Amino acid sequence: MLRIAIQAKGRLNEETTALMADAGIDIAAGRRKLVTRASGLPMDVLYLRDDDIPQAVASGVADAGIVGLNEVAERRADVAEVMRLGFGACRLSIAVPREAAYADASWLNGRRIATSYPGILRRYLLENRIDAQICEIAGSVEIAPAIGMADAIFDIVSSGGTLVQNGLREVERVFESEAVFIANPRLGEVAPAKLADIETLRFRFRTIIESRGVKYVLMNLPRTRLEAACSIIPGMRSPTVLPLADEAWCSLHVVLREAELWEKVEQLKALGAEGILVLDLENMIK
Ligand code: PRT
Ligand code: ZN
Repeated sequence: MLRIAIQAKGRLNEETTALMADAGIDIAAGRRKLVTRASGLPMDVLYLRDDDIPQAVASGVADAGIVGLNEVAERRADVAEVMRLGFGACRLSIAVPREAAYADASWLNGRRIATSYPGILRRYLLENRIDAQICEIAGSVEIAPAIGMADAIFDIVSSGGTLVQNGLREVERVFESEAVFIANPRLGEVAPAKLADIETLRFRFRTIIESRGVKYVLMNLPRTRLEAACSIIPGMRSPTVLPLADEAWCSLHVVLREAELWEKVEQLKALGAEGILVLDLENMIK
């Protein structure tokens, strides 16, 4: 049976569990142990700290996992990236005290940089021929400059609020991250049947992610405006057109991205569309 490692608690846990539930993997609440048997799509769920997930998947302790790309890159784990999951977005950046006269990365030469990601930082410094000292610390990296422990930091940034609160300024964006679905790269040799499970999960995750942010829109439209309406609506081959009792009218069904929803709906209204219904879309299987 497939064993998938996910973060036990922390920033990725909630969205990971929600994605798995949408994919039909049910983990009874309150029954969570280190390893829990899930139902629906049967598999074992292994709850770990995010730091341990890449190695667990690389070594085969788990067949697959969901973790931040930053953790995979930091550990240079020997895992296959199956797909990116579109949540947990953040970046690893270098930040310096707001008042520092930083013009470019050469400012970092001879300075101390505090981080919990020494691997990614070391590679960045090497590639950019910067000779700086790395101070590895486990947490609260953002306070290191204020207490005189470092001149700069290299840490996870998402909104940037934490940097501002600590009088720091982001100067180099080094690594973009998000949650990724990873698998053991030797699964095909050691357990080919599990590859089919990975493929099932990949398909379900992809369908769920692609269905997010889209709406199903129904409207009544004068038949004479159908061609004009089709030119407004992009995407999925052709819209569904159904006849109405009044032959001069038809019912038009389309899938629209949330970002363009209002613009398109207003254009369709201007064409004479009436009775416009906007519905949430559960899953869109392509
Ligand atoms: O206990 P465990 O070891 O499993 O968890 P953890 O404490 O090491 O990690 P956790 O739960 O904090 O983060 C898990 C993963 O979430 C990270 O590895 C990233 O891939 C991702 N992620 C996304 C983030 C953030 N966004 C984020 N903002 N991880 C941490 N942060 C921190 C950031 O360091 C900053 O200090 O949140 C703070 C707020 O960020 P701002 O920029 O929004 O202020
Ligand atoms: Zn961690």
